[in-house]
Amino acid sequence: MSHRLNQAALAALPPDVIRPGYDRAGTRIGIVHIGVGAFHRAHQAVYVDDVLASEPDWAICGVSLNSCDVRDALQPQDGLYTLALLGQNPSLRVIGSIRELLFAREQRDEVLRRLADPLVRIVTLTITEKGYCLAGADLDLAHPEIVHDLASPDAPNGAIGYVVAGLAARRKLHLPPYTVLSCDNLPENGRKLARAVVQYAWKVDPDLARWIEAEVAFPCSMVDSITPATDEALRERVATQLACTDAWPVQREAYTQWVVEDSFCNGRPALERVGVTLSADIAGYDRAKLRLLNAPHSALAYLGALMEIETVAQAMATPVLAAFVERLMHDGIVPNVKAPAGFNAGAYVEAILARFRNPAIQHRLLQIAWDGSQKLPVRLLGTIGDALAAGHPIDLLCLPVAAWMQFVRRQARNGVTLVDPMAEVLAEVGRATTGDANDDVARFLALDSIFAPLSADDRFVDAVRVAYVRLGDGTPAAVWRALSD
Ligand code: CS2
Repeated sequence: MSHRLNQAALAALPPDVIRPGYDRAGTRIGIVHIGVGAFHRAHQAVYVDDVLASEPDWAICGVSLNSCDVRDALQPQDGLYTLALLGQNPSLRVIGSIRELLFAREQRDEVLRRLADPLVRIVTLTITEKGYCLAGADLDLAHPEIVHDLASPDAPNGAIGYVVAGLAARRKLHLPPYTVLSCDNLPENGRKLARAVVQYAWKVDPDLARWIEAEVAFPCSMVDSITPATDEALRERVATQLACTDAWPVQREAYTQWVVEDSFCNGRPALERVGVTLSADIAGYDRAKLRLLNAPHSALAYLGALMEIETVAQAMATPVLAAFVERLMHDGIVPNVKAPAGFNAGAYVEAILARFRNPAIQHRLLQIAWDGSQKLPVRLLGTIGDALAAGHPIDLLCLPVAAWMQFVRRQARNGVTLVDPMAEVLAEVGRATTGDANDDVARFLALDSIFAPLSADDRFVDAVRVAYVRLGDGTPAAVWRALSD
């Protein structure tokens, strides 16, 4: 392919490729985004691209903390990249909202300067569950990243350290703070982030912590759009249709939702004009999404991976597995979800199932299986706790928990490295399993950061054990049998 997607190439793109409808050179950076991965680029950056059509002050500086890959791919493209919308009416759109890309490890001063820029009024984050460095509800002060950053708060490495260093600089300069907006798939994400930031700041400087508590807004937000990882097929399709190369296009389903708590301390774009729902209380949306979309997703991932199925759509085309997931949603989860007022759970479930079935989306189960130690508690274990408190049955809910254990066991025994912040511990537990349900389940349930306090409840322990036995030796045939029972 002869040339690369960049600002100069925009005018020559084929007419059916949607491109920025505003003058990019006239935009200014008003948002710093930490964690500029595929999800951010397929979701928030697209809403911001729409915002820029009428408000030029909200362009994005995208910061990566751990890898230079995104910067190195997109900088030569002037920050431009292609979004492929998958589904019945597939389309390609070039997104222009990211005007600057920084790799923090090599460009710490530039990141800190940007955070202290008065034009920057919002810092958004997608750093995944593990980026919050929490142990339970509190900041994990023994976390290596936190230990490092607290020892040199002016030269941080982690997201919390950067957010606080930027706020400290602004306070010193008598500038108003920025809003800190979490876009991670976590319940109460803004509250969690606020707690981590304030507890960290407390260790750096109590006056700073008090100022943050009084002045900084940490709205919660709920994000939803299925975003399969970029693969070669996408790169090729984009190159053919654009007639130039894009080093890192992203893809997602057409459906997208962003619900944001309307609490900003230093202005905001008119998000409501670009399809964002602003709400005073988003906890209900959050819970419904994590419990009714992400939990079944994880169930498909672990059961499907054991059955050697590759994608969500293939899992949904496997009748025993699809039937189980439908039952899990209707009978296991819906009775235990306190949903927002006016929420129609039946319609929500049907819409999610249709999204899962979409054959145009190659969403790999292994991508969803990543980070299980972080995902299980917020997706499944909360529902199980609520079900136990209400005296509801939990057998359906415990099958995916047992499937995760079997999955970890199989990966460990096959010597496959898990993608999980607890990978080493999990590999040890997985290798130590013997196939005896009592011993194996006890080993997993001893992982307190995942299973406490549920593991103290005999009803839970028994139900997981029964589910683990049901899955037999975790081979495809055994799982098939378990689901057909
Ligand atoms: C998925 C989510 O990878 C996963 O764990 O469950 O990324 C899911 O696709 C999104 O939350 C949908 O909004």
